[in-house]
Amino acid sequence: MSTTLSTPELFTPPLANPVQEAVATAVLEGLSSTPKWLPAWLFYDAEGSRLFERITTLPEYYPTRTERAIFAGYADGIIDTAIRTWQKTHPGRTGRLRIIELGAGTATKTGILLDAAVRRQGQTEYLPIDVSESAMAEACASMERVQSGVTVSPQVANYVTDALEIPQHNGPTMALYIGSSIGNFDPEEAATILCNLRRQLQPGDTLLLGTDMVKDRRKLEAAYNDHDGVTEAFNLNLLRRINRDLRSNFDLARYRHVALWNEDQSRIEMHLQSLREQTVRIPALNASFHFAKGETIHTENSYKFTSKSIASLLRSASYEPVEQWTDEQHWFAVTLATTE
Ligand code: AVJ
Repeated sequence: MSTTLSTPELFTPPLANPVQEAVATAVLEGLSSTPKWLPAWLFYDAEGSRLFERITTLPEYYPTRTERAIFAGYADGIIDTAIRTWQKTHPGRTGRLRIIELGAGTATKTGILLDAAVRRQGQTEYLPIDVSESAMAEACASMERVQSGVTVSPQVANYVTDALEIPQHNGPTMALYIGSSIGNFDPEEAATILCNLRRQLQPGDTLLLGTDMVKDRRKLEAAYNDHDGVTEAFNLNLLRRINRDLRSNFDLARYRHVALWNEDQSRIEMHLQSLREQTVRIPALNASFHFAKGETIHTENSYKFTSKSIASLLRSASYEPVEQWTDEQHWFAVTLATTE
């Protein structure tokens, strides 16, 4: 028996690197689904990371500056509570607080907490964990330049998909998962990420979780529909990234940015909506994708929380909330939780 039909793979030239392979896999899966979707990590190529940094300074985008203000106001109390929580399960023992972070340190925000730790105890160890080697290198360089008293030990790992391996430590560990990064994941995935982290923590260790809160719909939607169109550019850049990595020909002018509050699911959803019927060929996948006029690609979820939903997420991952800090308007919360 022989066949003259070749599998499509035989005609598909191999991609240059593992990142492009991951992009190909994600795009094939997402655009073959009904409804179409793409994972939010695809936003963060070099240009996407730059655009996100611009988003964090927009007047409408309150989360970053609100969380930073909470750290600025309460950093000493946060460090103190983390150390005391550990001491409760280790009576009479002392040890330096070590800080680990999921995601490469967004230098200024993390720096406020590191400063407070150095004030309290002197030399402090900081272990950022991120998938992106380049993001990590940048974060470490800026951190060591401005931060005296901090020893940085970066780790390149994917904390979403892989088990973490954090070195042993004699003393308390506080893990940072800030910036409402957890909001990109549905409640089940979020619990899995926190469980994976939990397995690397010792009794009395803590998690500091930053979460954007449920609030007025207009306030939420404005944060994702900024006047200058930076969020729109961030969303559309996804298509440019796919064009580059998979040699496709998405015409960005034929899609529009949509961001809306889904109250039932407690999340902002971002979509790219096709302005007309069209077919897009993706040579690297040897495939074409059809879009009806008005059809959308769901590109991001950004879950918003209440004190209740934060506590139930933490408990579902075997943590117990210890203390919560928030701004006057309760727009953002920073919650310290300990391993049960
Ligand atoms: C980085 C996931 C916290 O959800 O607000 C900002 C990403 N997307 N504007 C968020 C984002 C559009 C951001 N997170």
